[in-house]
Amino acid sequence: MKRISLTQYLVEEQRLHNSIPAELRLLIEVVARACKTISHAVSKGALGEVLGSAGSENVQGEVQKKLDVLSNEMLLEANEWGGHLAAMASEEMETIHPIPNRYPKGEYLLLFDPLDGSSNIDVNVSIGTIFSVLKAPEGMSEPTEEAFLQPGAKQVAAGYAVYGPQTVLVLTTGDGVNGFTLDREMGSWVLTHRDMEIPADTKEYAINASNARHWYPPVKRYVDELLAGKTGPRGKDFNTRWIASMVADVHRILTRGGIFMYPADAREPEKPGKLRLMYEANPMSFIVEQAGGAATNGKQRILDIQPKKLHERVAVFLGSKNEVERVTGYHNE
Ligand code: P6P
Repeated sequence: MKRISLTQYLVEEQRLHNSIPAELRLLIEVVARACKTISHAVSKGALGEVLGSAGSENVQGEVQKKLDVLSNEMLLEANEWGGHLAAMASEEMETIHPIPNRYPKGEYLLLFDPLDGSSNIDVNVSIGTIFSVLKAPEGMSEPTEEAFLQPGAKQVAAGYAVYGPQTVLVLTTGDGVNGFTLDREMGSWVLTHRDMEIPADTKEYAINASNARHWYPPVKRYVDELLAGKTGPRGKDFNTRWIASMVADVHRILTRGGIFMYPADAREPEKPGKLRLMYEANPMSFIVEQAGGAATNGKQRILDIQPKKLHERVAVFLGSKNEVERVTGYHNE
C-alpha cells in the first residue's frame, strides 16, 4: 500500500481545495511534531519520572499533572518561533500567550488542551491533545483575549492526537476528516483513516452515569429510553462506554459511531457543563460535523455559540446525527 505522509496529504489538499496556505501547513506540521514529542513522553510513563502531580493547580482549579505542564511547554516551545502565530491559548494557562517580540508574528491563533484526560495518565488509559486554529482579526497589532473569542464556525483547522495503543492524529481543515497513525520507527505520520464518517445511527452512548440523579429531565428521559432498550420506545438495546478521556471517546465515535454527552446538571446549576468551549468542544464539534455528525449544547449548535470568556464551559452532546438531534429535540420541547 502506498504510504501518504502528513506533509504529502497537506500539499495535495492545498492543490485540491486551496484551503491550506503554506503558513497553515507549517502550523499543522509543527503541532503534529509537538504531538510526537508528547506521545514519546507519555509512553515513557514511570520510566521517565513524568507521572504524578506537578504540585500546582491550573486556572480550572484542577491539580496539574507533571505531563500536563510538560505537554503545555512542548506546544509553546514548538510553536513560538515559526512566525505563523499571533498568539496561543491553553487550558493550562490563565491568560493568552503572546509570541515573544524576538520572533515574527503570523496570522493564526492556536488554542489547545495539551493533555486532555489527565486523570487517566497514572492509570495508563488513553489520553490526548486537542487543538483549534482561528485567524487573528485583520490589522490586530497586539493580540488580546478578545481576538480569541470567535464562534467555533470560524475555525480554519482543528485536530487531536490520541495517545492509545496507537498514536493517531485526526485532522480537519474544512474538507472532511482524516487520520494519521504515527510510525514510531520512521517518526512520520502516515495517512491510515481517509475521509472518516460517523454513522447517523448508533447503539452506543457515552455519559458518566454516576451523575444520573443530578440530570435535568431531557437527559433523564433520553437515557431512560436507551436503558429501556428493546422493550422501550427505542425498540433496540444500547451499549455504553465511558473512558473519561474526551479524546478517546470522540475517537471511538469517529471510528464506529456513538453519542457522547457531558450535560449541565443540578450539582452546580450555574455551571453550563464541565467541558471547555474554546479548546475542547469547538475543535471536537468542527471535526464531528465534518465527519457527518452533529454537536449541540442541548439547545443550539456548538459552533454557533459566541464565546464570552476564554475558559468558559459548555454542555456537550456530539456524535451520530440522529441521536444528537433526538436528545436536542427533547431539550427544545
Ligand atoms: P468525569 C477529562 O478530565 C475531561 O475533561 C474529559 O476528557 C472527559 O470526558 C471528562 O473530563 C470526564 O469527566 O466527570 O467523568 O471525570
